[in-house]
Amino acid sequence: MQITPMAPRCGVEVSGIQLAEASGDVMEQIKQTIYEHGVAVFRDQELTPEQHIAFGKRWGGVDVNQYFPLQDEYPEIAVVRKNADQETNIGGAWHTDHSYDQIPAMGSMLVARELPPHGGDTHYAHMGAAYDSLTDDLKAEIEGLEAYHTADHVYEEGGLYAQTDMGKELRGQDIKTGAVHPVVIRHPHTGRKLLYVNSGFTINFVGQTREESLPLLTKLLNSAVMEDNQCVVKWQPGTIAIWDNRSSWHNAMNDYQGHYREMHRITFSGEALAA
Ligand SMILES: O=C(O)CCC(=O)C(=O)O
Ligand SMILES: [Fe+2]
Repeated sequence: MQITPMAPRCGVEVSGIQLAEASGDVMEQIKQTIYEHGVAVFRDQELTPEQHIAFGKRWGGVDVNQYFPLQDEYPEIAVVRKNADQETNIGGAWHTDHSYDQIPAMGSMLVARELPPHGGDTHYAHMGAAYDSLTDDLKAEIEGLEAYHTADHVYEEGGLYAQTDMGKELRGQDIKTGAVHPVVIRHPHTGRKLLYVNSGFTINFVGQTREESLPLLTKLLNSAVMEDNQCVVKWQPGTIAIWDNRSSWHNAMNDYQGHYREMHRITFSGEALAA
């Protein structure tokens, strides 16, 4: 297995393995790599839906997304799809998956199934690098703070997606979510300090209103996605990306209007987060 950095602070390309066959020590090595670098890309993979699900179970368990359409025959697989005549895409803003759960998904595994002829890259940012790059004053200001996360404003009736042409594709408009996490968490396996607020689901700091929270929250969000903390996944047929939802954020580019794109996602079960 060869590991090549994608960018100085974020992401690696892993070659020399087929994920369908990965288990035991190889699986452990893949996990450590992703915990550390935030996202790993695997090219030229052959993976059936059954193997996709089996990989998730070998990893340690599958969390089913409550909102995305599911694959008819394989309800563990969420379909991240944009039709040629659709304007809105899924995940088209900086976020981390499932931070609105009290035990958020550890990571996600996205398999390219049908790609547009150009565009449709996914950008990632490393949240360890994001924390490290904060000024000492900002680090002191967020020490000990907690934040409230929810997905209700995104998925509820009349919510952000309902106002777009993606709305009718989604499920779970009645589901209520809410979780409190430290603003700075320690990675459960590497111990690295990570910034854990995101623009998709973080609403306010505990003890402050949304309005009171916004200046600091905005400062953190802007600083986190500095170019230097980022890397880009350019998808090809056979590409799979696996990311750690604690150590990275992602943002799916919506720049392929008029073309179809379909990706299959499995979300790995996670663990409680702590400062
Ligand atoms: O379509 C993509 O590249 C990523 C979409 C997304 O946010 C996700 O699958 O979690
Ligand atoms: Fe996402």
